[in-house]
Amino acid sequence: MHTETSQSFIMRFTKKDILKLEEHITKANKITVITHYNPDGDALGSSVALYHYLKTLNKDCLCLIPNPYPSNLEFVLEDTDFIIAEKSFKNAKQRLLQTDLLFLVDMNNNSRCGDNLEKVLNELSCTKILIDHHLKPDAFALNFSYPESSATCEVLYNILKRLTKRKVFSEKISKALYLGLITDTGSLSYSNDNPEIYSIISNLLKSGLKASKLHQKIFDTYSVSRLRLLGYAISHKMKVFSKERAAFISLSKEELKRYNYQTGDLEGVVNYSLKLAGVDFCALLSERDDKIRMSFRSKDPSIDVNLFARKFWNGGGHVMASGGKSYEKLSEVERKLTAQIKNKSFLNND
Ligand SMILES: [Mn+2]
Repeated sequence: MHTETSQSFIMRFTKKDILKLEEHITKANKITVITHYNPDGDALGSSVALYHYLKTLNKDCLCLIPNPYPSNLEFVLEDTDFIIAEKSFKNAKQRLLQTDLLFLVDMNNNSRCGDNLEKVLNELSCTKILIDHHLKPDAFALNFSYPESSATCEVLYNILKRLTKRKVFSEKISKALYLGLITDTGSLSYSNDNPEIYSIISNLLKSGLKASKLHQKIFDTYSVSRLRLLGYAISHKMKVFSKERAAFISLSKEELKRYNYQTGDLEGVVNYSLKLAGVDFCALLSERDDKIRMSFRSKDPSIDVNLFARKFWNGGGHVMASGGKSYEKLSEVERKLTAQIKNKSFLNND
């Protein structure tokens, strides 16, 4: 069937950009790959895939991860040199100061890797190259920024294809790219309209990776307390605003503690409210040591949660998935968000 508004989107790089990229890599000895705070599957997947590619060129390469990652994603870091900056900031800083070439993956500006690293990055004079799919990136020496793409791993796949003139990569690289693609699309349930991503997945499987095993490793790894926290959040903490077609879940520090909260336990919880037939906009609030973390989701591109997060909640991200933060009390954040839902601020039609 032919439609004029096809979702198909083919990523094109200019020959010049690829040549420049090659030149920067060839010139560099110490290469560091950095990604965003609270790294997810796409952040770790794109970091690790790029790391293994650079290793094939015999580069001194290291991944810099701002803070601890969810334990179910541990497997992807096997055979990878990395530093968790929050655990050894001195080493992280020293590495950055020695770096010739810095790749920023799955993040659109320096502030996304947290306050401490941001300060170091801002003063760093080495070449910086961005590979990302978030809206409104800052400008770097080279920007491979494609907000239309489903994952940074999709952008990276296409870059590696151009650099290597191959479509099938090693199992290590393929596993890492698979992780990013499958997590950023909710197992191909959203951001999944582009036929290109299915051909990429097909090529990743040709490396020999076992998709079903990998999928289990990524998704079927809940602890009892994590699953009970999800149950509690939905049964006791989900507020539904039928008239406004919105919902949100809010969890206090005390509640997270009660369910033995571990990093990553809230991953994906925000999406459950969107399963409701009459809900197009939803949010998740969670109280942390120093702030309230917020996630926003929408079912329809006409509800732009990137804009909403930017305008009201100190954040941003994608049109249908974004995040924000507040330094006010949880009850105050709940009150404000409720008011915004009641006056439909999330429709961005003012
Ligand atoms: Mn991503």
